[in-house]
Amino acid sequence: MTAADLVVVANRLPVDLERHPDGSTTWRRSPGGLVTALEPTLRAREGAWVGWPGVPDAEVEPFAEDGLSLFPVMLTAQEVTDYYEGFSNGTLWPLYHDVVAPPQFHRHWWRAYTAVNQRFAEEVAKVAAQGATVWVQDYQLQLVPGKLRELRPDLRIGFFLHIPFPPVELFRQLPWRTRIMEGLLGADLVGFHTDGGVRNFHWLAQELAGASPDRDPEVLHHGGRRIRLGAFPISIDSHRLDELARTPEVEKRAAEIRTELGSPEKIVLGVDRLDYTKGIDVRLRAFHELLEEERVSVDDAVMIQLATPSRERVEHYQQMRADIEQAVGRINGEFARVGHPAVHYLHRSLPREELAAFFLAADVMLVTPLRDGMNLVAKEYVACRPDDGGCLVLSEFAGAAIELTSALLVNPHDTDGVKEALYAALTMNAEEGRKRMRTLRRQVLDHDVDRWATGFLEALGIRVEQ
Ligand code: ADQ
Repeated sequence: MTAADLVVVANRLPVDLERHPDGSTTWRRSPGGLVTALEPTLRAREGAWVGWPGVPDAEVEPFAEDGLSLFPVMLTAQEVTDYYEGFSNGTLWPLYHDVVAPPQFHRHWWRAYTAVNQRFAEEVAKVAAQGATVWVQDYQLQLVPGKLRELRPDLRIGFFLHIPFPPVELFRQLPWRTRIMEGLLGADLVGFHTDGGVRNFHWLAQELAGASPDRDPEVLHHGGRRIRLGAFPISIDSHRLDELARTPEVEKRAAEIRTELGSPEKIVLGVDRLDYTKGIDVRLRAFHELLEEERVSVDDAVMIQLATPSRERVEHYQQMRADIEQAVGRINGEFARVGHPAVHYLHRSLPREELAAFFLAADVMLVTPLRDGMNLVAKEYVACRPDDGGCLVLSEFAGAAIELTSALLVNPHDTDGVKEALYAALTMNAEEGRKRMRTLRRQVLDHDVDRWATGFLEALGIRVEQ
């Protein structure tokens, strides 16, 4: 395979390797938004993608697929435990999400993180053409820009963080804070979802790594180089979802879902990766209290929580799953009637079409994370409402709240506030609901994921053909 002019580096490849019981292996496309966002640009430029194929100890040769070269990076089972489940998801994830769970600091996790970041950097150094552009993704790979610059000073390097960049005092807890800052400062452009991330980074880079400010608040100087910072709020393929939600199949399925639920007056929906940052407990509590106070009854309102299994080997996740399932059990124990649960809880991932039908059926969408970089679910719900129906209740602590100001914004730490917003959404007058949804839809349809990817790449200095 020839050297590539545009290389995306992410923890995961856009395809997952699957091992079957007979020992054979196949590839399965992973349906993530990042893949959808970047694929057209990458294919058009015969780009490359460097990432882990998703199973430990898999020594897989690089391969090309439809104009896109894929370069698998091997991780041992121990590295999956220490670098991925450990440092990435047991240290960085909670630390960057306002320590809503206590982060754990272990030196052997950090050692694995540096070793794996070094391996990723070396793989990129091999596949990138002279003067190529490299786009590094997310918190698992924060040391890659710095390590890559040492190996290949000719490259143009961008980094995008998909989760919040934490407030100054929280980041300073990290024993390896300076190393992380120096790793990120190896990039030419460091992107965040929000201006808050830019500001936190701008301050910490000076404080911890001795970077110098510029007159432009989105520029820093470090090691004789100029580093640009910027907010690039990610989005979704909104037009595709809008079209999907208009198909007769999805409309029919949405109507069926309502009938299957016993034709309640109102359907309340939550859709998340099962993660403690998503505030699933917050919305269950609000719904529970409305039932207790007899302001809603199971005849008028049914709640559905769809939760994709996630990080099941990480300790905090096991505890949280048990807590949520207990809360669902308690609500149903108190309020369900035979054949009419108050809360329907599905711990599984659903196909796109089915998810679109749930969005179209839901009168109220509850998105209540304690902290979230962006939250794509909120945007997906809006894109799936070509009928201008439905009402979005959205946490102020999701990046999406900056753009989706016509949602009912809530502080997820304030149970009464969430409860009142849920009640307001359930009783909202149809005209006001439609007005809010129309405003939300203009925002989401105008700012799709293609615009996000193009905006980032152009800020990095490469021209993207439309
Ligand atoms: P996530 O934390 O994974 O992403 P989010 O942005 O909400 O959070 O994306 C979740 C995706 O999973 C959505 O596309 C959603 O439709 C899908 N999903 C969830 N439950 C599902 C189910 N039961 N069945 C099928 N699909 C389901 C991280 C950051 C976010 C940031 C994104 C992108 O934490 O803040 O928005 O990256 O940058």
